[in-house]
Amino acid sequence: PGTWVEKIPLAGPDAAFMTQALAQAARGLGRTAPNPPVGCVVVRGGDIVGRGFHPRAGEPHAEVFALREAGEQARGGTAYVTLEPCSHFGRTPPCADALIGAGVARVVVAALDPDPRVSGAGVRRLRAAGLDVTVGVLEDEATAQQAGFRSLVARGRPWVVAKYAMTLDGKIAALRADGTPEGRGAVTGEQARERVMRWRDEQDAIAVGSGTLLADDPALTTRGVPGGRDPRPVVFDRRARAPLTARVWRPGAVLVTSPAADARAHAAAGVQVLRAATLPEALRGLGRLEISSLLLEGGSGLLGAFLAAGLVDEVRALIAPRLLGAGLPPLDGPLRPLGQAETLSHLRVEPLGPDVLISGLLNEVPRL
Ligand code: AOF
Ligand code: ZN
Repeated sequence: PGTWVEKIPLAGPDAAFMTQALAQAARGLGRTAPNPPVGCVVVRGGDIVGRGFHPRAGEPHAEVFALREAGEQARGGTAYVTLEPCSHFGRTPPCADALIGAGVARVVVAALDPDPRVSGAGVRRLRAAGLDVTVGVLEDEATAQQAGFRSLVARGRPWVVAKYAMTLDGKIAALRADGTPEGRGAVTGEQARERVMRWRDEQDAIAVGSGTLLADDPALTTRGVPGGRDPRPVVFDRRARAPLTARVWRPGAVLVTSPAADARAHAAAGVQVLRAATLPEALRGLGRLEISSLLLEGGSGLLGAFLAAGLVDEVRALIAPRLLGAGLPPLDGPLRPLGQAETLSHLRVEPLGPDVLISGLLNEVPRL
C-alpha cells in the first residue's frame, strides 16, 4: 500500500488547501478518540466552499460537514481530506459514498487510513466510481497529527509525549540545602506556559507520578485556551498512596497501580482503577480506555522509567537560558552507557519568547 503514496511537492495549491484541511482537523484534537482528528475542505473554482472536521466519535465525519456547507457547489469540485475517506458502515455511513453522491470530481488525500476496515478500500472505491484521487499531499504532517489514532490502531496503546521544562544546564527545579526541591516557581516563561496549555487541550490524557502528586498537588487542567477542555488525569502510583483530597481527582481520572495495591478507597470515590504489573501493560490498559495520546508531565522518576522501557514516543523539551549549577534532572532512570543514548529524529527547534522548544521523535508514527 505504501507505493500508493506519491511523492508530492510541499508547496502549490494542493498543499495550501490541505493546510486548511489540517487546520480544520486540529479543532478535533483531544476530542475524537478512539477516532482520528480529520479535516476536510471542498474547493470549487479555486475557492473554499465547504469546511468540516470530525468533532467526536459517534458524530458525522469531516467530509459530511464540508459537503453539507458546500451544497450544490460540491458538484465538479475537489475535496481535500486529511485522512483517506472511509468505506465502511461504522457509527456513520461511508464518506467515500457521500463524496461520490455529491458529485465531487477529485479527492486529494493526505494519508491512508490504518483502520483495517478502510486501509486503501476508500481510495479504491472513489477510483472505481471514476473520481480522480491523489494520495500523499502533506502526508507527514497529517500522520503526525494522527499519531494518537495511529498508535491506538497499530499498537493498542496511546502515543506517549514526554514534556519537561529545564534550565540550560538541565535542571527542572532548584534544590534546598537539605536536598529537597524548591516548591513552586516556573523555569520557563509565559509563551512556554501557553504552549503547554495548548498541548494539554490537544492530548487525551496527562500523566504524573505519585511523587509529583504528593509534592505539588497539580490540578492538570487546561487554563487560558479559548474553548479548551481538560485532559483525563492519569496518576502512576504503584502503592495507591495518592490522597483522595488531591486536586486531580475529577471525573475520568485514572489511578494506575500494582495488582496487589489496596485501591478500594479510590474505586469507591469513583476513580477509575487500572491494575498493571508493568508499564507496557499499563499503556495497553489506557488504550482499552480509548486514551490515544498521553502527555507525561513528570516527575523525573516517571519520565526515566518510561524512557528505560522504550515507551517514550516523542520528547518536547522547553529550555530556559538560565543556569542553576545544581538541581533536579528532568529524567532519572537506570544507568546506561553513552553509546546507548536515545537519539531524537525529526528534530525541531523553535524559539518561544526568551525560551527554546526542542522536540523530536524516539519512535516513528505508525503508518499503513
Ligand atoms: C473519515 N472521516 O472524519 C473520520 C474517519 O465509527 P465511525 O463510523 O465514526 O468510524 C470510525 C472510523 O472511521 C475510524 O476508525 C477511522 O477509520 C475513520 N475515521 N474517516 O473518512 C473522518 N473520523
Ligand atoms: Zn468517514
